[in-house]
Amino acid sequence: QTGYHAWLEFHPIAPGERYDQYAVHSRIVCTEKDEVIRTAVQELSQGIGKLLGKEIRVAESDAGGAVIALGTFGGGNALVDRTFGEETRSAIKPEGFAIKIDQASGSIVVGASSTSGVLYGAFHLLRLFSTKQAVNELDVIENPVNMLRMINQWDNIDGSIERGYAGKSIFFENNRITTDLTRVRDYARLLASSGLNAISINNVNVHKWESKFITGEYLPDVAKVAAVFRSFSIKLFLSVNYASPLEIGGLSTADPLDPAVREWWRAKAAEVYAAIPDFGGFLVKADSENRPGPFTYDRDHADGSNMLAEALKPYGGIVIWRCFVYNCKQDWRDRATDRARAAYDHFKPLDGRFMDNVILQVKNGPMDFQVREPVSPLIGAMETTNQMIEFQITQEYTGQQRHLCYLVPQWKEVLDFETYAKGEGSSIKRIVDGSLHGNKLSGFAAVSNIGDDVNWTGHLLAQANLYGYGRLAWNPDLSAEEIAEEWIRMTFGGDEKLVSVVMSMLMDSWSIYEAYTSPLGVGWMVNPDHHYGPNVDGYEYSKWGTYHFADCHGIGVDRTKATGTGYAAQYKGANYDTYESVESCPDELLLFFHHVPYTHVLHSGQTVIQHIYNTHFEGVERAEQLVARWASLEGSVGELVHKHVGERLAEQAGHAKEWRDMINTYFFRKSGIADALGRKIY
Ligand code: BDP
Repeated sequence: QTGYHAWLEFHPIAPGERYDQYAVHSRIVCTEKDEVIRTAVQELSQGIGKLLGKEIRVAESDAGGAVIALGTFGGGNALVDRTFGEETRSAIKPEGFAIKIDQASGSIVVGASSTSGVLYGAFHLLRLFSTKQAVNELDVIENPVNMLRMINQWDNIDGSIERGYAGKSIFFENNRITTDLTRVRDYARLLASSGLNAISINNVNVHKWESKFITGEYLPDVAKVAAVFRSFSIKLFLSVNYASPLEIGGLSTADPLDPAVREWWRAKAAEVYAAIPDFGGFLVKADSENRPGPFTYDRDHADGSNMLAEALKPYGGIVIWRCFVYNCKQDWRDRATDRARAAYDHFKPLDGRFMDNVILQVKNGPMDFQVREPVSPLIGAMETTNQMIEFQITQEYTGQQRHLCYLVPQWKEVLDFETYAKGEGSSIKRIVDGSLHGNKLSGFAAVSNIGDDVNWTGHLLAQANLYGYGRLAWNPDLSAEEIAEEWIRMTFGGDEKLVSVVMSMLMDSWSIYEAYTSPLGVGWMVNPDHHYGPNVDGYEYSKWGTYHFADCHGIGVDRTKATGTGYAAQYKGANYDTYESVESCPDELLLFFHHVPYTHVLHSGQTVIQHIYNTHFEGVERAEQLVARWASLEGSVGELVHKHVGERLAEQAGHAKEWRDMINTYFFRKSGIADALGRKIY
């Protein structure tokens, strides 16, 4: 009813469905006592217990009959050892698992080479049960495609969350780490069940107070949080302040080449690892949006990150260094500067200089999580540097969890994008899984969308983004529909009408949001600071470097090499040609790459101005249809949930009108061109 259990709701299965097939497996056999395996057993027994409405017994030995057996290979569980031969075992990577039916006893057997693999296997089995899959022929092998599957909290010690739209932090309150970790534990379950294995718990903007997390004042409490995540096989990281030696260390500099600074970080790493032996490492935002960094000392980002990497290296720790580095105080009259270029310009020349325990974390687009951006040309451009991709689950620019926007289709487009980094077959997903360049470390990171709202994400349907992110990080080849279907069935149960209605709502939602907001890839027509709602010129004459250059003749940013900022030339091969030319540039990114007259004809056959009018009128109609589609589900979902989502959708439909009217009016006045269909524009 509240959405608190999210996709781990485990709706009871009615007799006659798969009930009988599942009910024979009402005993779990597990011989190992490891903490993560204990979690797996507990999750299985609770989950299956809820699905079947009966108590599931757990035993250490097999008394015969059909059971669920789980364990590591060679870990002492006879059924596991008997079921999986050498071939299967060698196909299972560190966090992977196999699940197979033992034909002799009819048992379901989950085996893995590590305890985390057993946990993922248990959650996989629960997913099969709660989406009512047949299990009598099971023979599954799964390995995560990405090594690091991380979530970034942007939580502050005072309990606020930067860009949080679902309440306050579950980690911090009143400048302390929360003592009741129940909610943190429940979050760990959600993350592990979707396949994630790493978390940084504090905001990348680390201010003075949060800098102290790596001191004796906070480390004992951080260690308690780490212990909760450890039981779900999730590694804990901290965001650190680059200027810590100054802010908390009493030094007079944070120069990365200063021996005293290096020594300070080495001692700090020793202290952190003494408290948390399996600590993951540091996440760093440096020289970005007023945060300190190596530039202060005329050093570069290789110097800065390597210094930290050297300190963490003896403990196996890593430095995740963000590439969101740009000048946020640029002179808006200087039309030659281009924020889109910044990450590539800063980092590409440093390729080859980073230690092997540094990973560069690159946002999916060159600007900042807009509803539509091209893919960052930096990803894949550094052949000898570890890289991971950063997505934003929290809907900062995509409706702030008041509007519906299922982001998995957007992420899929990014992951499938062909970069030509090493010729054809160089998709983003092959770069960030480390396979293209043979990286030692790689993976996914994303900014979380949760807070202490009872349903975690504010808008209940925004849970699909959190779940979908984890599933994609595990396997980027899953389709957006497959993920949505799993999520709907697990969250709401299996009512077929509900599945198809919610599925279509989710799948349409990104394009609806895009339709009534900023057009054709130009981005940024939002209110400054909080980024909710339309404000066409809000950023136009500001220092942040986010412009659309609309005047009475046309709109868009010329980023070509021939006449513009040259950003298009950061792309390789055919991508450069495609974006450089106004003829071949895809419609949806036209205004990101080109400045064109309002009468420019798109590939769709419409002029730019008519496209703006049409999409904004249609976007509102489609947002209204979302309300009606959801209304049709009355009785198929709990009353509270139905009301809650209905209210958000109504707000969205109303707010979409505000977007429509402001954008259409603005362009009507700028261009003086009337709507060809004669609709009312103010
Ligand atoms: C922007 C957010 C800002 C973050 C920044 C970042 O507006 O709050 O601090 O990204 O990623 O999207 O560091």
